[in-house]
Amino acid sequence: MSFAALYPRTTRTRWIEDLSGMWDFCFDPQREGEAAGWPKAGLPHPRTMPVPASFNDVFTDKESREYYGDFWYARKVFIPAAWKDRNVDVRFDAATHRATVYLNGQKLAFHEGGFTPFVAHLNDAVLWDDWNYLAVKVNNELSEQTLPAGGTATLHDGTKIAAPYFDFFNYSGLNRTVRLLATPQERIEGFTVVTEIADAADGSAGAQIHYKTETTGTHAVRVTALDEEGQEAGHAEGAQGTITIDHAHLWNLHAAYLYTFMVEIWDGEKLIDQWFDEIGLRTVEISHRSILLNGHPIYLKGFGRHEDSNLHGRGFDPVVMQRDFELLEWIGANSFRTSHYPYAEEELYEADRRGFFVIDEVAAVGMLRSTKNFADATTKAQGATFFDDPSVMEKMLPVHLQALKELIERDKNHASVCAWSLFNEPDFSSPNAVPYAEKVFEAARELDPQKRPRSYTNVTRCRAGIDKCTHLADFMMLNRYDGWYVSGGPRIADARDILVEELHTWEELEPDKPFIFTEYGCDTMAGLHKLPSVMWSEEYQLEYFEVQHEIFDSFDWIVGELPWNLCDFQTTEGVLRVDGNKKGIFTRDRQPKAIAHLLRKRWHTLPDYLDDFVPEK
Ligand code: GCB
Repeated sequence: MSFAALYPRTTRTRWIEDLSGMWDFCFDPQREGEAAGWPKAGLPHPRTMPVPASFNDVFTDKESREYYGDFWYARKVFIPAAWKDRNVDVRFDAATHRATVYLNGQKLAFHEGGFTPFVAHLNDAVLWDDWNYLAVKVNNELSEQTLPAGGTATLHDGTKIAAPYFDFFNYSGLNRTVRLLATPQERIEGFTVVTEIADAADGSAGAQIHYKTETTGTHAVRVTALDEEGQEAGHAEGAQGTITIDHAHLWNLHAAYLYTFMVEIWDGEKLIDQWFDEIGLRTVEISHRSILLNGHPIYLKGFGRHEDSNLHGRGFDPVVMQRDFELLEWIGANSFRTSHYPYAEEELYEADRRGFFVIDEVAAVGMLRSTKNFADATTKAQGATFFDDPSVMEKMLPVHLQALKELIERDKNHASVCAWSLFNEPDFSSPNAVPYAEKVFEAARELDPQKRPRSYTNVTRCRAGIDKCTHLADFMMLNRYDGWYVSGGPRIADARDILVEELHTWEELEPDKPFIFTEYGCDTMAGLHKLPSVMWSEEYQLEYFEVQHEIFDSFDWIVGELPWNLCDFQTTEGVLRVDGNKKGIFTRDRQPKAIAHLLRKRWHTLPDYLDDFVPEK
């Protein structure tokens, strides 16, 4: 367990200072910052840069936007003497892709992975009641030992640029909130809940919440569950225990109910530490061909998304987040996948509040030996594949396991997180992929106290019969572009046959698993109209989706459809991309294409629960 995984909360014993705002910023192409003493002496000729944000789209010149290598953020922070007998930490919700943290010139922490939080413990380097110089060296380079995976291209003049193996722009920087935290010496560092539901005699749901806390001391722990009115619903004493709630409000799709779990350490009458979280009570499991939420079979309607917006890049923006949730509700969605990396924690709290099912994805994307995986992904595997290289098992696996551990530790209590996606489109065509995948699947089972269903998205080049790892998945997720990358335009009728034939093969190969489509879609330029349709027109997008949906509706073991993508988004430049990927149902500025209205009609008709269950709101 790590303290970093606990979402920061101000309570009677904890204080937070949000460090969002303008920081000093500079590039370090020669990697000279440390040797030149920047962490203490200050950045040379810094410009100012907003945090949180990706630095890339703030600039007007290409060189800066594409910058690849080391870069620095720094600012002064005042740390009061009143905090002297406390733990003082700085928490980065994310630094993409790796960061080294210094205070007053002293190196305090290093973190690898651009989408999970980490802390640097500051006490040893603090100047109390004074201004302290906080400097962070960030690096955004990609390799086959990083997640996401990629490579580096070198231009004739020696400039290095990113060569991602994935289809989204390599937005970098302090993409999420940074906070200064003051917490007690003896403190809560971990909290886990697992819910069991049993029907009470009167037909209402009773819940048993098995919890476990981790603290740094030995004083008594008390956990209290408060309902939405703030009334106590149950409590227990001890570092671990069970809280029973007799008439529990369960968490359901579009009918969320959250209990506040107040965790406290007491020394007699004296409160030592206090932290809380808002948690929904629900169960999720796979049974034969169904995904069951609180025992009811559900149908997923939603999207693969990206954290991506104009100017902010991948920087967290609560306005964009709220607009996306409004769009999701308007269109009748009940779910999304955090393609292709863990999203900001605020997104999960909002999904908890609004009752959305989230398939939470680790940043294991680009596990195809290719520089354009999204395009090459459609052609059959040839030659040595990603997992045939022994260095992948040796060097990538530990990175993958660490990223997964941080993801599950951070997100394990969210009611909205109902499944884990352990890879996006890995090349599982070789038997050499199996031992690697086994390790990742086993780790997820072990790390997750709630034992949520696990899966990965299967890529077109590993169609039914080619993929060697399907036996590991608790349910199947398919990414298919038949009618776009395969048999597009006038050949769309063939695309239908190709997909239907494949689904019949799956039916035989995996007769006991539910399937969902986690990607399907076609690039569409908003405002391009053609009669008859041509690829890229809004009419073609309508026809494409009609074909897909007709197919989905003819297989009752397909229990979810998550088109690609909620919105248009930015990618690396290339001949297949027009200022980014245009498969959005909405534009990048969050306005509907014609297809959004068709989906809205369909999804408001399709039920969330396949057994006609209607949850109490
Ligand atoms: C995929 C990838 C996704 C791409 C998408 C596309 O298979 O998972 O990252 O953006 O295809 O549009 O090509």
